[in-house]
Amino acid sequence: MTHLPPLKTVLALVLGVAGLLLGSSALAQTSLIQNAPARRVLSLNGSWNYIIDPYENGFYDYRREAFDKSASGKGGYYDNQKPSTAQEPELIEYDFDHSAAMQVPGDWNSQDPKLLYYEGTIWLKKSFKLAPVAGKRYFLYFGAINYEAHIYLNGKKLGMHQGGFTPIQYEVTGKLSPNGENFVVVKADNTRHLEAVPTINTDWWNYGGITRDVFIAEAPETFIVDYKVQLAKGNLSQLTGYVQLDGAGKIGQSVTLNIAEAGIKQTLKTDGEGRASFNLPAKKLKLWSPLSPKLYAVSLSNGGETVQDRIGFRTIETKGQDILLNGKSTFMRGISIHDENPLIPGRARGEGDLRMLLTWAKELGCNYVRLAHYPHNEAMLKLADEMGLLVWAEVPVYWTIAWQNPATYQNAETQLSDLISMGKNRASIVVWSVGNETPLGDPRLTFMTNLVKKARALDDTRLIAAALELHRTPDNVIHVDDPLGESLDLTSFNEYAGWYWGGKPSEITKYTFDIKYNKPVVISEFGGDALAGYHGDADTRWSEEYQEALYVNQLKMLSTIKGLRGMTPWILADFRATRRQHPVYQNGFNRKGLISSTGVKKKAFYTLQEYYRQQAAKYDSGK
Ligand code: GCB
Repeated sequence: MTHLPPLKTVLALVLGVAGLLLGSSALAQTSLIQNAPARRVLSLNGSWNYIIDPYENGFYDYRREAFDKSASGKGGYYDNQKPSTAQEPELIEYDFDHSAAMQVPGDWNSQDPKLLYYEGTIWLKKSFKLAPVAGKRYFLYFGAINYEAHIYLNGKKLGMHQGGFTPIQYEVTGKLSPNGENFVVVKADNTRHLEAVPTINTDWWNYGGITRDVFIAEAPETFIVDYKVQLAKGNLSQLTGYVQLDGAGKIGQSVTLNIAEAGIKQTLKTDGEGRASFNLPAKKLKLWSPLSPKLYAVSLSNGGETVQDRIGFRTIETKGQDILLNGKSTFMRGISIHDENPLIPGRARGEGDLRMLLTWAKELGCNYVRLAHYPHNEAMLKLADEMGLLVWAEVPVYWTIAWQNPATYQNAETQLSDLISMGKNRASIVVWSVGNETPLGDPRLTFMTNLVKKARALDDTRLIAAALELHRTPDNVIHVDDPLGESLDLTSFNEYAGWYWGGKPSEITKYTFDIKYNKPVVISEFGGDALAGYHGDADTRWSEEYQEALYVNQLKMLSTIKGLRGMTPWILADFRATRRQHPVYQNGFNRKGLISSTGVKKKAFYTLQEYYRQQAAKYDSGK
């Protein structure tokens, strides 16, 4: 008789194989701390030494065995070896302290001319002083590292993470040096891969490095790891949410939720999982909206600590072809934005850069921004809350993706979950987008539908969307009938009449639309390139006049769509894109910006501004 292995063994085997298949996503990082920047005890921003390592010498020995998988775990650059003073000194062929330094946060491409096009491994090291205090817990937190990061503290590996735009966090309690002298080393690798998310082909710069804040967060032994404080779905007078504790004392603890200005103070008890859920009447709340972005100081305390946040309260729903913000019909006057400061140019590095981008959007008359094509900085979401801008937040499921690869799906789902986890308390975020311009096909439909289901399961209070594609017939009809549209709340599509097809801007008003879904239409993209300062007539491609005529005629054409409830034309500012090779007009930039790479507003900026003025007058007055 054959002996069947015990169920536990089978499960372990299955999980093990799944872990191998899933790659990085199976390498556990601790679940993300909600509002981590509020727990910051030490910033690790600033100057980091770096070593460019295209051959990955610091990672593999000459037989290409990874040092960090060897018996001793030693030999890699993460050891941060110093010259030996022994009689027979060991040969050490690197030295962080005598290597160049770059600023973190910051992509490497814009900090060293020889790194502009670099794709590969760079090691970054920072030494810091922090003496751990007994009874406290510590977490090392990175806002984002593009794309694959191996992270080491004091020579020991914490883990590996893939995905260039979501936070990375490891608990380091017990791993900080008792004498307070520590160093962190990151192997950042921005090599593009077919099965990655995004895949090898994008229309943005593949910036490498530690592009967002780095810090150590401190917490008491039992602490508030997560919370959600929001209005219940479609209900303007009920607060709902939870507080989740982590740590030995998480069960049966008291947690107090205090929103003093709204007269709300409630003490809750955590259950067997360390969670306290609540549903509270909240009748007199002043609602958050772009016209009045009211934020309340919300504090949560569990005795050991108090976490402060500023949270706005609003509802968002659709009804037929209407979008209802706090129950009132709205028009989403938007613009698409990349996480890039065109003036550096490079990834936005801090609040000043982010504020500049959103201030431009406000000048344009926006009440809405599409943060394309990947999760943006948490600080950007907080600024949108504060400045009164609705947000479309997206994951980089862009163009073609390895639809049939389970690890790719898992990676996309993890990025989506991390984005939702980070943004769930932000009033500004009203749309979760699961992808952009993905091609029709069964495996893709399954992949995307699963992401839609995941997003809904994690957060049913916001709208779910994706930027779809369209197709045309010879009778000049533009059809939007992608079956994915069925499961989405908005009908959103990218439409490039007058630029990629459809003739000159003056010819595009011949098109009419055939849209399958009775849902609000929020156009996710249209636009065309213009080189600021280059002038011609409305038929001269690349001129400001061409772009202006394109906007005039697009707006005419789109106004014929009955369910039109918003748009995010492409794009606020010119941005670097390796695909854009024209030596005169592009020079490595996508020039569809309404603002140039030197900060100059092009003519079309004012066309859209005028249209938004009219829409605001129609929707915002008296409603
Ligand atoms: C698109 C893409 C966007 C590109 C844009 C363009 O449809 O979604 O990422 O940058 O077109 O300029 O072609």
